[in-house]
Amino acid sequence: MDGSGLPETRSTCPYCGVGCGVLLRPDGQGGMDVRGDPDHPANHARLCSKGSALAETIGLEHRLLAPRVDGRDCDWDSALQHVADRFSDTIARHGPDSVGFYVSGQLLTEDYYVANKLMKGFIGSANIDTNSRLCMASSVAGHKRAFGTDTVPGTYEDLDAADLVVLVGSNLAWCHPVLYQRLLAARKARGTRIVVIDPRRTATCDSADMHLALAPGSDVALFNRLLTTLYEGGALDAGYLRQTNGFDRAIETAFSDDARVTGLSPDRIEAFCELWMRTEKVVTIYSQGVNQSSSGSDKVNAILNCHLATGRIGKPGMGPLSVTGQPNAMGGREVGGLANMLACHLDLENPDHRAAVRSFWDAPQMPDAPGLKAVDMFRAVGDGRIKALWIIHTNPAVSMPEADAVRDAIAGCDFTVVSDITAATDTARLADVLLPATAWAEKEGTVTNSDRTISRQRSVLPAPGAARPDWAILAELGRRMGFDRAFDYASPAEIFREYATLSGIAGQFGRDFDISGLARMTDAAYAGLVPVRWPVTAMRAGGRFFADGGFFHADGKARFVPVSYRAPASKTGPRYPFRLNTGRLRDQWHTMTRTALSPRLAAHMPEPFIELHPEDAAAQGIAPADLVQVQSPHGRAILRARITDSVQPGQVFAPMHWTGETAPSARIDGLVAAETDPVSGQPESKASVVALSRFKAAWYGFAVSRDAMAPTADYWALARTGQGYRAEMAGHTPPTDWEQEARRLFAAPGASAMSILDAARGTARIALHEEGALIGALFVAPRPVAVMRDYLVTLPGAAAEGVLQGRPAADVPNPGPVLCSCLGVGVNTIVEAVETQGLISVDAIGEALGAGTNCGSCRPEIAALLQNLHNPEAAQ
Ligand SMILES: Nc1nc2c(c(=O)[nH]1)N[C@H]1C(S)=C(S)[C@@H](COP(=O)(O)OP(=O)(O)OC[C@H]3O[C@@H](n4cnc5c(=O)[nH]c(N)nc54)[C@H](O)[C@@H]3O)O[C@H]1N2
Ligand SMILES: Nc1nc2c(c(=O)[nH]1)N[C@H]1C(S)=C(S)[C@@H](COP(=O)(O)OP(=O)(O)OC[C@H]3O[C@@H](n4cnc5c(=O)[nH]c(N)nc54)[C@H](O)[C@@H]3O)O[C@H]1N2
Ligand code: SF4
Ligand SMILES: [Mo]
Repeated sequence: MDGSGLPETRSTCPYCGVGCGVLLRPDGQGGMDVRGDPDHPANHARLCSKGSALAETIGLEHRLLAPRVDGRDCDWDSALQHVADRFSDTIARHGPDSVGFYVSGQLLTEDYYVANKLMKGFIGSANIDTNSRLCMASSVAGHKRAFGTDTVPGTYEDLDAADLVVLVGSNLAWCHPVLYQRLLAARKARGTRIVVIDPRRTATCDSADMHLALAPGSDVALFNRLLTTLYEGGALDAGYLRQTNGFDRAIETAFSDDARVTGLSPDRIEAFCELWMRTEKVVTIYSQGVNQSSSGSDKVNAILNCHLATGRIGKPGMGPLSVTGQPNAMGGREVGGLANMLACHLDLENPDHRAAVRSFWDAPQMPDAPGLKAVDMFRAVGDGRIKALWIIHTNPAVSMPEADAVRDAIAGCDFTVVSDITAATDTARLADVLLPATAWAEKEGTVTNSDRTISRQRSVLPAPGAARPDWAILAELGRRMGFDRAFDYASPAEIFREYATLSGIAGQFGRDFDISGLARMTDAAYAGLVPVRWPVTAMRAGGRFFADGGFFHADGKARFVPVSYRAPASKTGPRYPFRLNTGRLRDQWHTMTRTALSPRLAAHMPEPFIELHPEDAAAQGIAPADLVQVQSPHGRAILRARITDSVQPGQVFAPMHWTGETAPSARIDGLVAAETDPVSGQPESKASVVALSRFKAAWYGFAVSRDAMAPTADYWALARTGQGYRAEMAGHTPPTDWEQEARRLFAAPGASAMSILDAARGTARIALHEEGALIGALFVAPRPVAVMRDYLVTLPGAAAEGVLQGRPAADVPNPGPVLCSCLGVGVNTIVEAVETQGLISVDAIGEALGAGTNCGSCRPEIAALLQNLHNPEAAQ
């Protein structure tokens, strides 16, 4: 309860693996108040920009509200019977391995458990894999090799206690913002040093003491050098080494590696190694710059080797910490969502584990070999080995490498089922059967975050239309395929109890994941479950692992893995001279099906782009705001140029978020090669090769509209605004009649038009009004259109006589691009306040304008802006 007297419900943010607690209070009219839960151990009331904007994403207008078979709405009974018949028939004719499930680290644990049980225990195939293969698989493989299980040794509290935090391939400021704010708070309190290891200068680097911009893929060589420094500097923990095996070979291999491949100067390397060696309390955080690599598992083990050698693991303020991406990436690993795992960290290939799970499930059959991993699974879909596919809570036609081939494979599959909350995704558009799932605020279950804390998600909104929870859809399919008893679940609590009981069996096998202490929870206790860190048994609750050894290999010892540098799998050359790095933006979530609904999130970066170094831009004749054509061996894209020295020469960076729905020429995974790590099967999403050239557009356009618009150009990108939509466009051949084109674009054949057309110059400005309100305005030029976008987006819906000027009358203030999305504060507003009020710190700006005071995610950018204003030469 808070001041207003209405009840608030505790739940968990559905985005990143920080796993922040939220307090939700629906207003009963489709709206909702969202604030950070002060009592949740992951965030202590903080939320980032995405969490703060959750209420803007719960509208129903884009939702899938009924099952759909072959494009027609139908009832659940016929849709599910159809799916059950097609799956059963395919299995009867072609065997269990002719079907597959492709699921997601965003499923709740209960959903995931049922999917895994149905495929592995009852269909009898291991062909269930998950988008966690694109995300955490290398960390899982690295943990298993070193520890014997997929265990995260430390906790978030270690960030509060560390003296040095090394961030390897992690843009924590944008991707785990609340954890980053926690780190900055610790730094303020105790002077924690921060080192960032990333080929790119990211927002995370803004508060780092050291940024090592190493060559892409060269992390193993750097950490091998660290290991040899530790050895030579006498920093090994001889006592702890007795808890391990294989140090001699690992150090020998490390000595044979050459750190020069990192491209870093010997001084920088030495400074980093010395700092690490001399600081006992060190936490190494790593993420996709490590995992998404053809040597991802080796990168993980290169890092773990250094922590094991010094015994800096599982103790306060010390240890490796792989931060998970998705809200339940960790839970998915626990339930065995990957094709090579069984539930509760048991191994599919271990006959005793298999027998135990089979008997617990009373399962008719159980596969004895791993199923197809994501990349291979979609190859099998493409060549017809998999004939029936069910995709749940993920958008592989966008997010898989070689995405155009994946899209074609799904389109060509005999039978594809997609469970989603919307039909407007690149994947859902290819489905034979669409099943409407309840969304985040409508469902019940649990998730596990990066530090093993299990939290509840609770429903506060009614299921819209016919939507059903994912676990219920899966269980009903199980029953219809003839497995009535095994899938006779009445509630998520019942599933959770079964799962917790099974974890007790895993505990008897000596596995780490044991939550048997929760197995007898009543429905009421499940309803009231407070965040709890596993393990939860009669003997043990939460805590860290491995401070005194106690590893999960048969001999109880950890293993050093000898690793050597391997270059990224795709090689640059004359044809494809640039290395393409990809990743995330602060205010968008993956394929944007939810975050793009929020105008304030869209305002941060409303258009897809490619970052390239000024030297490369000059050499290719690419100017700021030009469009760039990007070609790889697998596909083609058109993106806006952002010329910046935050990337190194020869390297380019593009965000992963845009799709066929928002910018069809910017589906970045269409360019990415499906090269994988040999151990983990994780694709190398960060090191493809491409060629660049200027996209020679004959015309460029910018449009704002009140209602949805339908751009159809060689290049277009659409985004939400507070007043409707905005779009960038460009093309080779201009339409013959711009006014007609504007009427088509805004679907307003009868609106009254104002226009300024200059055919000789190739410019056109058209505004359409209906009943005195602007419904759309289109600006066209032969060069990138120069108009004040942040002003124009405010106009639709109201009378806007002066709109064709493209900028406000001189006396109207223009806030500029939004920098703080929580409070909607623009760059110009901040610049003006800095200049007129003499503000010199981020805090002072916060006090004056509020900017940066809610979630804090924009504080690095405010700091960069300040530096730029006060010392323009230094900031360039
Ligand atoms: N805003 C936002 N937050 C998110 C998400 C989102 O979509 N949006 N998604 C969530 C998910 S699922 C995930 S997995 C996480 C990912 O979180 P992060 O891993 O932090 O994010 P990325 O941007 O994918 O990549 C991190 C960095 O790796 C660097 N990198 C590339 N190659 C190398 C290399 O060879 N070595 C090193 N050391 N670094 C390299 C890139 O330049 C990039 O800055 O974020 C989660 N949080
Ligand atoms: N180039 C490149 N590619 C990458 C990456 C990269 O760094 N670079 N990162 C990879 C990583 S780490 C990840 S995690 C993936 C993420 O990639 P995806 O998993 O493909 O991306 P999302 O947009 O999160 O897809 C989630 C889907 O689930 C739907 N959905 C939302 N709520 C529900 C629900 O409650 N039930 C159901 N059934 N559906 C729901 C959404 O509408 C959306 O369509 O991308 C990977 N791809
Ligand atoms: S850091 Fe942001 S996106 Fe991640 S869980 Fe917290 S509020 Fe959600
Ligand atoms: Mo991820």
